[in-house]
Amino acid sequence: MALLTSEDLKNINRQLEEADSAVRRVTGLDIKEVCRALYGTSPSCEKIGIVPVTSGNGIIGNFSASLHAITQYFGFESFVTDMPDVSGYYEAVKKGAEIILMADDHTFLAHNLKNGKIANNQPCTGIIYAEIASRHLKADSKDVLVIGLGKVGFPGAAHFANKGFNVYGYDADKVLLEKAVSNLGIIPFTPSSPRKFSMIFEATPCANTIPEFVISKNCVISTPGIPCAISDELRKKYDVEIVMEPLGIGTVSMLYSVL
Ligand code: NAI
Ligand code: 0TF
Repeated sequence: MALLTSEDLKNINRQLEEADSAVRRVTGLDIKEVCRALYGTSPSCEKIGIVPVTSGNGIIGNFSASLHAITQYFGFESFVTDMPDVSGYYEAVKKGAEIILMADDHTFLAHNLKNGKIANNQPCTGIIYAEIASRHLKADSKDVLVIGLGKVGFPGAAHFANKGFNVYGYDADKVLLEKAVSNLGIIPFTPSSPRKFSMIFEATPCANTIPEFVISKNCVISTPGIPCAISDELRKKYDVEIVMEPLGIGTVSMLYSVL
């Protein structure tokens, strides 16, 4: 898994505010309203315990603090435990946490201790970013391009397919592309038959993955992928609306999915 850095999480509140404004421009709803529509749930004063985890590559500077800021931004009551790991989990439960948020290098989970529901960040991120793109108010058709069909991209592509979109997909890994074609019925996208899209969903860990010939004027690129999938130059040239944020949108999707 590509790991976040503390640099990615700098000014998380400003990043969230900008993402919320972009989501409003694209969909007419803010991020919370998109979550409510997607999962049919609403918070009711759940208390969230955030547990730092030291295993593997260890604590990421700003990670727990960012989760604290994100949960507060979306109106949840939350706290970060003083202790990490198992001791932190114990502390969180003892202090009344109803939902636990914690991540090691492989899994970032939200576990609702009251109803038993558990969520994984990767599918929840794919689904919410796909949902946002699917609500593009100025979409010119039901065609969507998905670039990157891994642990975030595949559930995103599945979400578009379930909503009845015509999903064109591409992954540099042919095995993953084949899997998405056979399991989801997506159309393999080939640069040899170029076309433009008003909705693009990107979930890769690479820069410049979106070729210019697929970008239409005023298109939406909904992308959890870090770093950004297109250059500033292309973004300006085509007046692209980008929804991109490193942690908060995926986290709030996890939280609404376990309410
Ligand atoms: P993954 O490794 O499971 O999938 C990435 C896929 O991108 C792979 O299948 C790979 O073959 C494909 N790929 C790489 N370069 C490509 C290219 N040039 N063109 C087409 N496909 C290409 O990774 P995962 O977990 O799906 O994460 C994807 C990205 O999303 C990472 O950058 C990760 O850090 C980020 N992420 C962001 C979150 C957020 O909240 N913003 C949450 C979770 C992940
Ligand atoms: O960096 C990641 C994921 C996060 C997905 C959300 N964008 N790409 N996971 C590692 C998190 C490790 C956290 C660390 N153990 C801590 O500080 O608790």
